Amino acid sequence: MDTQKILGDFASQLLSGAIQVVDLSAPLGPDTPLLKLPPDFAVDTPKIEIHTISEYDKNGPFWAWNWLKIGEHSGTHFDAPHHWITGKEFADGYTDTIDVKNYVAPVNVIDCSAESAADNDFLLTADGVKAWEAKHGAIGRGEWVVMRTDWDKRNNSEEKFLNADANGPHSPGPTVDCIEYIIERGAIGWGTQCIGTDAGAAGGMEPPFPAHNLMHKANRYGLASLCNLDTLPAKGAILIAAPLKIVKGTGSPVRAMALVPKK
Ligand code: 23J
Ligand code: MN
Repeated sequence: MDTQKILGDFASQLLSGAIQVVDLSAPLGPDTPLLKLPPDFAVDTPKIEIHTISEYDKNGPFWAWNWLKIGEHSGTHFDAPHHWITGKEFADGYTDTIDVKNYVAPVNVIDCSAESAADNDFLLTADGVKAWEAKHGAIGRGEWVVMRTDWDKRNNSEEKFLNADANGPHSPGPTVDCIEYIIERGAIGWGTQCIGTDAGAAGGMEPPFPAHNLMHKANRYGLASLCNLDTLPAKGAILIAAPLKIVKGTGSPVRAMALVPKK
């Protein structure tokens, strides 16, 4: 294959609109929903703050700029292996040391929107992934697997997005065997549309928070609060999601996007 020609064809199709770029990120600001940990873990990530330095005024007559206060794990964001204790030893497990080639990869989109609407605690199992593969094709090594729940439609309300009651948060996610299976398939990462990569009830699983515990133990990645997965094909899109190059960072907000053929 003539790689130079493929890249040239890709460039023309991108410019003509035959290949479309879909925005997979949520707005990032003071109203962005944030994770609330159980009370025994006292410290939560802080509310996002955007402070004006100047806006064509005495502090900067010709320029506008802001400074930010923002946790790494805020809004649509990337989880690096060092985020979890099981992934702490990987030298290439930080936002500044992960190979950039891992930020561009094919994506498999598993539609769990109907199940998640019917049951907010819906869990995708290994059997669920296998049934999806039987229909759409095998998950390949180096590919993302993302769980479509249409949870992004709740992103304008932290209450609806977190969906918590006295028993804790109710949001869909993966089982332990689901994550074990996609690691075995060679998936590079696991993504969801909820506040984190794990289900609301994942604290009670064994191990707790399997998407974090097992993916990061395998030096793989996570993506949370993804938007617009309802516009992607089950297979065939390319996901681009690069964290900021934060020194020893454990994650970062990302502008996630997908390249898809125009319908
Ligand atoms: C810290 C502690 C537990 C969890 C998380 C962060 C996340 O979901 C995250 O944003 O990575 S579950
Ligand atoms: Mn995170």
